[in-house]
Amino acid sequence: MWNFRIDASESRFQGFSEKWYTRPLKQSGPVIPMPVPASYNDITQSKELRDFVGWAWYDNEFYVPPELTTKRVVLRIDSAHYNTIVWVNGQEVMQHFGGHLPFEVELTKYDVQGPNRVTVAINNTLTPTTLPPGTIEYKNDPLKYPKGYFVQNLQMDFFNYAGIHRSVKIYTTPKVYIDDITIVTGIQETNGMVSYTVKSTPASSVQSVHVAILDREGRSVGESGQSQGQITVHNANLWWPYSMVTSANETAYLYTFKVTLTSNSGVTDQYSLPFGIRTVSATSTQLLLNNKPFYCHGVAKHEDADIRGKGLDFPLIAKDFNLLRWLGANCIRTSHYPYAEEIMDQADQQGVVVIDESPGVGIHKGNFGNESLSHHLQVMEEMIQRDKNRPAVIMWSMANEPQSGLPEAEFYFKTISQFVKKMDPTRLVTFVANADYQEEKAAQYNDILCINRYFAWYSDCSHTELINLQLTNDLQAFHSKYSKPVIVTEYGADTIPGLHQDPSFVFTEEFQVEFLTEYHKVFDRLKKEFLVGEMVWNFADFMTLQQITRVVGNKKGLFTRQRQPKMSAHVMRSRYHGLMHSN
Ligand code: BDP
Repeated sequence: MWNFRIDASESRFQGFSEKWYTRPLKQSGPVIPMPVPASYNDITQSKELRDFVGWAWYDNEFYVPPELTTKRVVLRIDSAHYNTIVWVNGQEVMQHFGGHLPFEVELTKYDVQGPNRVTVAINNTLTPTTLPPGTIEYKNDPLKYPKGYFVQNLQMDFFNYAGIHRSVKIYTTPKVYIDDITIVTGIQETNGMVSYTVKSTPASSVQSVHVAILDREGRSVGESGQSQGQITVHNANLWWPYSMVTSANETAYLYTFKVTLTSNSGVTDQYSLPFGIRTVSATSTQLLLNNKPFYCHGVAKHEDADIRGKGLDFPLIAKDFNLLRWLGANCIRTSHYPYAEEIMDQADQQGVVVIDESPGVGIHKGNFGNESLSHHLQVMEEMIQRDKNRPAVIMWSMANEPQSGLPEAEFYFKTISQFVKKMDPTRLVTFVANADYQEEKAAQYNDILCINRYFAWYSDCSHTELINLQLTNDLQAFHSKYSKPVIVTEYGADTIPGLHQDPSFVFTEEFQVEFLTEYHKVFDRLKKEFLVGEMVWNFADFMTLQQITRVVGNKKGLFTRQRQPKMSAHVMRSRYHGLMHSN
């Protein structure tokens, strides 16, 4: 529990003018206990806090045991949404723009024996250059609104949860330490080719680097004394998604890459990184994992649950992975932002393939300028840096549903796609399009065409008899235009659990089943041609803004927000288990 208060002053700037970071937050005014990690929005009964836009302040105390002060002491925040400033003992130590990705600072140069106070101020305001973008609209009609009244307009369809969403850690490393490891794998006949680079700091103090690849039993299967090189793993066990497991291969085989660093005082640092040997590629009609066709049957998700909002929650992570297995889903998209590292660890370990998406959701006209672009590149860099060694990640998604029919989208996505390919030539890149195939300007830079479709929901609502014709024509047109494989990354219908009507009616469980089943008929046909994946929108119901088109959130889940199945979940389960056996 941290101490917490929002700055609800008219200026929204009282915290800075009164320097709340210079003393315990409780001395600045009333504080409440706030759990970390969690979104702050749903923790209290206050509507003002739930819907708050502006600076929220947290503080807490920590100690660094004296024996650790001979080491590098680092403060890491696994994620905080959105714009964050951190002070230690009243001194500003770091700032970070953007939720969903970690940031850290070395505290060694500050006196941190303690007791220490860490103060964190977070602003959830979204602007035209943040990711996701948003706007603040001031309401100036004095007959309708009080002075200074504003609303936050968002272009995304999920609640803008805010706060310290993931863990805050103090960790240590030796002074001479392993800073970064990059592993890239290839396959030659039955061998795994493991190329690696180890970065150690300060390089001048490093005497030697030793690397060893250990198998699951801890036996060394390859070693080297170089900080960079390639190791051949003979008769390698490949990393396979669990749906591709046969008697000849095992699911999600992880090796350990063990690095030992020596300085003139002996062994100084050791790090063990789990990794998998696998390749990803695409032809004009196929997605290949380890040179074998892979059909992705999965779901798009959200980090979202009652009370904690987007806060990290281990029981929820375990439950969701159990439900993915129950469904037979072999693939998830981290719609619409990078998920917690603890979730990614499960995907690596359990053999669930991931399309790793940036928070670039709802990029519209006015969000394609240079400032937006350079921030987007920065976010892609942080995301790839974080997830580059994960076997589960097969594709980077630059964005969800940008206005990619606009001419300015072409340069924007060309630049990002080239940047991503340069940073990571071993994975695929995409963004999720929703422009018409004739208007689409940027999908040429995607390796796989990812497309969200809502025929019979947002267009021709209720007319499930049109799905077959419309979806078939649309997907075929996209594929013919670009000669690339296609994944339908979203399709779904809002469904209120427990609402039944026969014949089907929109929002009933019957309608959701009928709707999904019509899509499946098309998928089954096009799967033999160029369709390489289908992903339902959405795994579970999730919270949105308050709108007349949403009944307490988006209800397109196969599961309720509390993770109980709707009728559709059983239908998907039988389909996905069937697909698994025909894979
Ligand atoms: C899609 C968006 C997704 C929404 C979904 C919906 O990509 O974020 O939640 O529509 O409206 O276009 O349910």
